[in-house]
Amino acid sequence: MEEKKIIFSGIQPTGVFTLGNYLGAVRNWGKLQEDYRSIFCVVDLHALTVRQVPKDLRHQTYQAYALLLACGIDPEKALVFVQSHVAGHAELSWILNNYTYFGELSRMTQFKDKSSKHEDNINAGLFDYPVLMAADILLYQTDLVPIGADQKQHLELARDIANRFNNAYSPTFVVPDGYFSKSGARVKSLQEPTKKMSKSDTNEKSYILLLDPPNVIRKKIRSAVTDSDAKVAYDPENKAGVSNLMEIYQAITGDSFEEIEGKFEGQGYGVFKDAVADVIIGELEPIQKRYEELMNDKKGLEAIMKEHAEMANRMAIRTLRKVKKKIGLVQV
Ligand code: ATP
Ligand code: LTN
Repeated sequence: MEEKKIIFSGIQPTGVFTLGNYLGAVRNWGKLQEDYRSIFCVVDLHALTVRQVPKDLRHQTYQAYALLLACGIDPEKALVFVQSHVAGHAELSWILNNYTYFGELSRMTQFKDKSSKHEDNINAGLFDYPVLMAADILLYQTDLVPIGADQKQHLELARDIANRFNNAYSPTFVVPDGYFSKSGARVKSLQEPTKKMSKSDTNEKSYILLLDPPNVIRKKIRSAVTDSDAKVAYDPENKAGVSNLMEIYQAITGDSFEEIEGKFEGQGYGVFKDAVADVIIGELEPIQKRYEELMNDKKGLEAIMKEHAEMANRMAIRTLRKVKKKIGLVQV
C-alpha cells in the first residue's frame, strides 16, 4: 500500500477565527485528514512577532486549539498541537537561518506590510517569521502545505531553503508543494468587499467570527455593503458585496450561483440577507456548542495537547538528528 502523503498547516492564535478562516482553510483541513497524514499546528511562536498581551495569548491559544477540534479536526485522525510545545521548531529555525539570505527575507511582502503597520516594533522575529514557517514545514518531511495565496511567497522560500540544504549536503528534507483547494472559498470583508475578510480588521462589522452569537451574525449580514439595484446576481466586478454573500451562501449550502439567483429572483436584498444569516447561524451552531464543551474541560483539552505534542516531538527529533549530523554538530 502506498504511504499517505503528509500535509502540514498552521494558524496563528491571534483571535477568534473568522468565517473566512473557516470557509477558506480550517473547514477543508477537516476533510484532508481522511486522505492524508495530517498535521495542524497552532503557531503561537509566530504570534509573538507582534506584541501580545500574555493573558490574552494564553486564552487565544486554548481557543484556537478548541476551535480547530470544534471545526472537525479529529485528534484520532490528525496530529494537532501547539508549536511552542515542540522545541524542534525554534531549534531548526535557528539552523535554517544560516541557509537563508538577508536579501530573500527583505523581499517578503508580508514583512513589508507588517513592518509598515507596526513601525514602532520592526523586530528580528518579524523579519525571520518565514524561516520559522520553513522549519515548521520541513521538520515533518511535509509533502503538501494547504495555504492561501498570501502565503505562497513563504512556501517558495521554504522550498528554496530545503533545496539549498539538500544540495549542500545530501537529500535531507522533502521539498514541499503548495496545496490550493478548489473548494476553499475566498471570503471578502462585509464592509469593503474588494478586500479579504481578516480577523485583524479594525472594523468589527467587516467580519463574522466563529463565536459570534446569532443576533450579532444577523446584524452584521444585514449591514453588509451591497448596491442599489436590488437584484441577487453573481457579478464580482460590479456587484462585489452581493457576490460575496452569494459565495458564502454557496460555500455553506453547496447551491450553485444559478440556483441562488433563481431562488431569490424578484426578492429584495433583505430576504436574501436573512437567508444568508440563517445558513451561517445553522453552520456555526454545532461548532459553537462543541467549542463550549471543549473549553469547559480544559484538563481534557490539555491532555490531548500534551499527547499530540509528544507525538509531534518524536517526528521532529528524527529530522533534527539528521540535520545536526549533516552539519557537524556533536550529538551524544
Ligand atoms: P490576520 O488578520 O491576523 O492576518 P487572517 O484572518 O488573515 O489573520 P491567518 O491566520 O493569516 O488569517 O490565516 C489562516 C488561514 O486562513 C490561512 O490559510 C489563510 O489563507 C486563510 N484565510 C484567511 N482569511 C481568509 C479569507 N478571507 N478567505 C479565505 N481564506 C482565508
Ligand atoms: N504564516 C501562516 C501560518 C503558518 C503556516 C506554517 C502555514 C505558520 N507556519 C506552516 C502553513 C505551514 C499564516 O499566517 N497563515
